[in-house]
Amino acid sequence: MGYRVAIVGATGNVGREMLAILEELNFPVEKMHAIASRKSKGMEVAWGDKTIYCEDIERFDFSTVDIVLMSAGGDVSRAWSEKIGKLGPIVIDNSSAFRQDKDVPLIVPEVNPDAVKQAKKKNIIANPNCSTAQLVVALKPLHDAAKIKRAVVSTYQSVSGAGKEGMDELWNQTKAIYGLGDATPKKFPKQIAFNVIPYIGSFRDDGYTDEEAKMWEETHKMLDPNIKLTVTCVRVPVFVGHSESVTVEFDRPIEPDEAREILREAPGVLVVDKMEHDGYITPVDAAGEHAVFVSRIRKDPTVENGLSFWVVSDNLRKGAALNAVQIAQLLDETGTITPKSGVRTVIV
Ligand code: 2RA
Repeated sequence: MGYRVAIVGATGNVGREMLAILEELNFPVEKMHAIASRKSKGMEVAWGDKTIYCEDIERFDFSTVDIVLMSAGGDVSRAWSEKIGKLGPIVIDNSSAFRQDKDVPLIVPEVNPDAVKQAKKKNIIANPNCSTAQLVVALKPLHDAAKIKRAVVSTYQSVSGAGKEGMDELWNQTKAIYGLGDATPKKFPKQIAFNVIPYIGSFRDDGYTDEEAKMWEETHKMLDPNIKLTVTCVRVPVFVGHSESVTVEFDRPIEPDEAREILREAPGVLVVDKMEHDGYITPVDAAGEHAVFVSRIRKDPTVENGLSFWVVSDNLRKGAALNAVQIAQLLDETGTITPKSGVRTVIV
């Protein structure tokens, strides 16, 4: 027995990971519903050792469930999340639609778990953008030890951040470049195979992209509005795993060894940092893992109190599905919600 859960967008990259992680973490689920748009109605997804069929979002009675995990893009969230919240369940929304709404908490459980107290305002909790989630998990323990004044971040974001179509485009273009088909860019604005693209999302008037702005806006909301952050987001030909080069200026000196110690104790972080080839993490190593990996911690001698490091995580897991499931765990652990069935038993 446990919670009644619905996953909207269950057939997507993140939706499938949500199903897998709920099971891996033994989240107490009494009944699981896979919800999709009319076009995916009837499609199958795996839930444990069972197959469940997608139900039509237009016909589903959301008042019968406790938790709704939304991962079907901003348009679906804008059309549905507030309506669903008013029917009673808590919506954990993976889109950017509500992240800056003052009545919607934006949560990374390792960073600002207390924000869960705001969950009932609209019955919506926002899940951050993938590149912000892994960044703040690494920044938070350092910021607690020595205030971060400014950070410079460059991202190396995998194609799975752009959904299944992004992954298909990298795969098909890679084959096409060797003469096996059409290499014309469709999902990405330029060729992604054997290339990198310094553009994710859409251009803003100030020359940044909205993906870049999300990183400072979300860091300000969850961690500290006083941190100055400048960001360049880049798409790279990697299937899963976002990487980030991060340079931070603190308000006091902090040695690489002290930073390593702090990060080793920090929830959700794994430090892999030795000057040898097993001593740093790449996205291929991080794919399928739950941790935020930190490597290559070193002094930045060009500024006062500067450190540079490398942060890698599975963007579909900590960047999306895992964080959403951890928010569901936080709702349960804090008693913010209790199952409609009134019974909460973890099946192990
Ligand atoms: C991307 N950050 O990687 C986006 C997904 N949320 O495209």
